[in-house]
Amino acid sequence: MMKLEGALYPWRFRLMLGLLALMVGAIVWRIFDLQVVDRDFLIGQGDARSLRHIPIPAHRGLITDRNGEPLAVSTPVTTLWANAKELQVAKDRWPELAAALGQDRKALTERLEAQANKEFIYLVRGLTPEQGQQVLDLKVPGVYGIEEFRRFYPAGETTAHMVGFTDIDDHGREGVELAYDEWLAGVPGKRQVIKDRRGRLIKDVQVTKNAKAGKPLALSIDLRLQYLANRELRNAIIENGAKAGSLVIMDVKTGEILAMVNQPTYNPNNRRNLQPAMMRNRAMIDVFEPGSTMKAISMSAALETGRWKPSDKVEVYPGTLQLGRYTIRDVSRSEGPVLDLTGILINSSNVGMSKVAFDIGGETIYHLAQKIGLGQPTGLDFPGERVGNLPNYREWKKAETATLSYGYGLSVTAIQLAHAFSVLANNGRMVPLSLIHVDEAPKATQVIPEKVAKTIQGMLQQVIEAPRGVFRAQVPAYHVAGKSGTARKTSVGTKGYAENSYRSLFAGFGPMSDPRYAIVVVIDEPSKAGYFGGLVSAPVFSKVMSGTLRLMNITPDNLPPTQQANAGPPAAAVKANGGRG
Ligand code: 59J
Repeated sequence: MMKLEGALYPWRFRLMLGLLALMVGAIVWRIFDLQVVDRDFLIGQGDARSLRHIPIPAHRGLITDRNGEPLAVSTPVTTLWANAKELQVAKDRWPELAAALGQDRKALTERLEAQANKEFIYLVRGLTPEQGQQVLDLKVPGVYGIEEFRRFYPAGETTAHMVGFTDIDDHGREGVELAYDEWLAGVPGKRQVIKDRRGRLIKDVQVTKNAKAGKPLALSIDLRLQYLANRELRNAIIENGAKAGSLVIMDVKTGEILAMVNQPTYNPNNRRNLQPAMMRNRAMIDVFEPGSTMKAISMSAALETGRWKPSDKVEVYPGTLQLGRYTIRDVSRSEGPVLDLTGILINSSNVGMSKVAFDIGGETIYHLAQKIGLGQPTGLDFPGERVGNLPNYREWKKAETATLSYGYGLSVTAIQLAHAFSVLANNGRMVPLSLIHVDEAPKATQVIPEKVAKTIQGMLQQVIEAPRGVFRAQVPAYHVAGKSGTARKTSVGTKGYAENSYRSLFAGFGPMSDPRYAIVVVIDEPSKAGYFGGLVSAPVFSKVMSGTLRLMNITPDNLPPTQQANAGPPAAAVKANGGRG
């Protein structure tokens, strides 16, 4: 039988043998292919799946005030993450994990089930290292920790707009944190680790690149002045039922911004209920018409022409001036039908200022406003900073000349206004603005002749000290100078100005024996008793200037005679400048 069958099907046997040989050949060739031809490629692929680089966070540079007080500090925190795939095998330990994390058991369970095939999910970010270690000590499989840094802002809302904040990945998002991000950030390092096929960390191999820490940054601001400014501005906003406000203190000799605060503000350490209005650094990103504070600049331009001196007289009667169908009005009744230039400032006469402006021409005022920084870039490049607008005309018509002279038709920021007044205070010398502490005063540019600046200083001192002056701006024991302003706000939607919303302004400097500090106060829409700048903003100027001079140990230049004897010799410079009218 066997023989018979074998003889019957010899071809079948040979076919099977041939097929087998072919299969063996194919296998041998594949082995050769994998082991020899594709060897390097496959080893590389395998290693890539297990040898990984994980970043080492760099310590972010400390931000301090000018005296080294910390304003933004990076503290080490532990972030816990999970390999959710791996966690699926330890379902029994989830309740324990939820409890340790302080999270809701059901919520965590749902999350881990929904993301069951993810190899990386955050469990919680930014725990204190102790809290993080407690959870890690439970040794729940698939739960890991990474070291990170988190920013803390010790002065909270007081420095919020200036300092800004970082996002959860420690990148600058606002303020100085954003503007100087590269300087502060440093460079993260790299660590090589081996992970298995399921992403479990097997071995810490080596640090391949050390993290490079960010650099520290000392700001120009003085935290004590910042507290003072914030407190007084906040109180004034509440008392006057105002919508918002800004306050800037400048060192006129170094160009440093010593304080910059805004209301409303926010706590950068807890940003959960943040509203956009709180985040605005209004002193730099809100523009407004400077109103009568502009008269200090226009009057400087008039003096600089040499055509005008403080005692020159202008008729302001009857308190209005018709320009075609446009009427210029004085709001308060002046002390007489004729005013000298100082009187125009004291009475804040729009009519008087306009007549001076017609004589010198709008372009003359325009050029000084431009030189002194109004509506011009500050060079600070602060995030969101606005430039404002100072329009030029080919031909300056009377209406345009007049409105510019008393502060309308142009828009400025509070910082620009403070800078402009700092030039008047610094005897006509302009120093670039700085948000960073400067060791040596940078080079100044003489933008107004010294003689003109000193004359305007005396006139602005009279604005505060004359019998009809803005007495609320006076500072006990010191001579100071300044100008108030009350500007109708332009109303959105309608063409022109709102009947009942105002911006109350005050800009000034002191002490007059040797002016060091310029302060600008902006209060937006006061809604209680009054709204005049001389009523609402001048008292804030007085309190903040008073505190500044005291904190900076500036010798009083206006002590009553008896006290002066006790306080030792009076400042020598008082005579030189203090009594000027
Ligand atoms: C004013 C303006 C609006 C714009 C007017 C204030 C003009 C004007 C068109 C009416 C209140 C008011 C371009 S007021 O700042 O003159 O020092 O505290 O808003 O005049 O022409 O019911 N300042 N303010 N004017 N506009 N346009 C005075 C003055 C000023 C004061 C008070 C009285 C205005 C003492 C303002 C101050 O100097």
